[in-house]
Amino acid sequence: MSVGVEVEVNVDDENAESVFGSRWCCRICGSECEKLLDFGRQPVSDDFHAAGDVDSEYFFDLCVGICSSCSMVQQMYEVPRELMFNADYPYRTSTSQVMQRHFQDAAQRFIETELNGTDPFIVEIGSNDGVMLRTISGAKIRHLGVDPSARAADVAAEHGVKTHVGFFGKETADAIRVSHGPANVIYSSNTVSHIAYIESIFSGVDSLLTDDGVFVIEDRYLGDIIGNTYLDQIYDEHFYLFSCYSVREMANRFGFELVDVEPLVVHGGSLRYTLARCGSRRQLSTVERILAEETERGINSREALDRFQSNIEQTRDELVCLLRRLRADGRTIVGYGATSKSATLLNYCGIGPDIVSFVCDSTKEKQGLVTPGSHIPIRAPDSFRNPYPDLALLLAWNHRKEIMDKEREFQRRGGRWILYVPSVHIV
Ligand code: DWN
Ligand code: SAH
Repeated sequence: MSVGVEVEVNVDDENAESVFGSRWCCRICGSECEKLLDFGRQPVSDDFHAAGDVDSEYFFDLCVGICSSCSMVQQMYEVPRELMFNADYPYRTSTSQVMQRHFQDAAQRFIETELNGTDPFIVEIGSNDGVMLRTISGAKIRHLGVDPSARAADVAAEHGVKTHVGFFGKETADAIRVSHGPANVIYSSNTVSHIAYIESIFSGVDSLLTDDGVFVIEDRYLGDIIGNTYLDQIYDEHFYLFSCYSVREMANRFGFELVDVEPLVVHGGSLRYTLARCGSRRQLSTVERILAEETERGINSREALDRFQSNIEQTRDELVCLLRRLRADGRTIVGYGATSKSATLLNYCGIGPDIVSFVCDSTKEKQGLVTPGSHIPIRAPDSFRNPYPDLALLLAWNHRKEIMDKEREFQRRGGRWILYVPSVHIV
């Protein structure tokens, strides 16, 4: 793999490709990145509009590559953060009972291991509707969420969770340090990978964390994304796709060490990374074990992404062929879960209302609007049952068990689920 060259090119400059063809500078270490995946023009995945208001949708080139030096898998173009994350951001962590239990367990573990000293304090970056911090608040432990999603923060406040409404970065961290003092734990799930300007995040963590504190990051895992062809996990918000190796390299670059890694089943497979200041904590054997697995599987390589690209194209072709055949046979098809990730699936595969008549979703903020780019109507879950469709395309596949348990009657009456990960099939 060629050694990266330190060059100054503004990656969101349309001319970037003209300078390097399909190469740009890594946002972590500045070395050269090469484009290996190209999903074409994609919308902002959580920007839901009314059917008559789609002219203002923002589109960008969804291109992904790998750094020749630190192996960070990352996007070529950065969508302005205010377009993705703002007061009306519609995602709510609490829509899944499984995720609620997952974050309650995480909070309980922090209480027992890291927040058992004198007057402890925890900060969560990307706290959303406060599902993790509700348990911390219930234990009467000092806490603060940081999230620009003001409506989600309103929901968090209803559950006793305090939120600083804004983007975490060096400036916000300095202000929190002054107002609250240092944090023993800084936690962030499915958020650090959403932030291209990672240097400001680490500068902020360095400013806010106690000398022996931990920065715990939880995010979907590149190994599972490639291994299961989760093509839809690639969208505007997921600027980085983390692996154990790339997170260790990122931590080291900003004065931290990766001291523990824990595999998680959520979101189709995630890793929980524990970072600490260099020398402040002992590194557990879990880090070397997972690094060795990644080397064995060749995860952090151009070849892995090349294989991923061909599997993505196969999934797209098989899914479109199946859906078109089912529709030609007069079968009715409904989508289940207006997920952010389905924006990539629906737009990359050209799936619109002619194939999927509507998508049902329990999030009130999404109901009555249309899916970004593909403009499929979104309705409340009741519409799924009156009457049941012949088949349902499971867009929220990461909640498969929770949803299929909830919709047992659909299958009892002969309804079938269409799944596309790890391959296209009907159950
Ligand atoms: O990384 C991210 C994760 C944490 O959440 C963010 N970038 C944005 C978002 O991604 P997502 O929208 O793909 O997440 P989910 O959790 O897969 O979204 C599930 C969707 O399905 C929600 O809109 C709620 C809906 N849902 C439903 O209608 N009935 C979910 C469940 C469990 C249900 O029973
Ligand atoms: N942690 C929750 C929510 C993840 S969705 C979960 O795991 O379910 C990503 C969240 O990060 C959104 O609520 C978004 O508003 C927030 N976010 C994005 N950029 C951020 C930043 N720079 N600082 C704080 N929160 C941010």
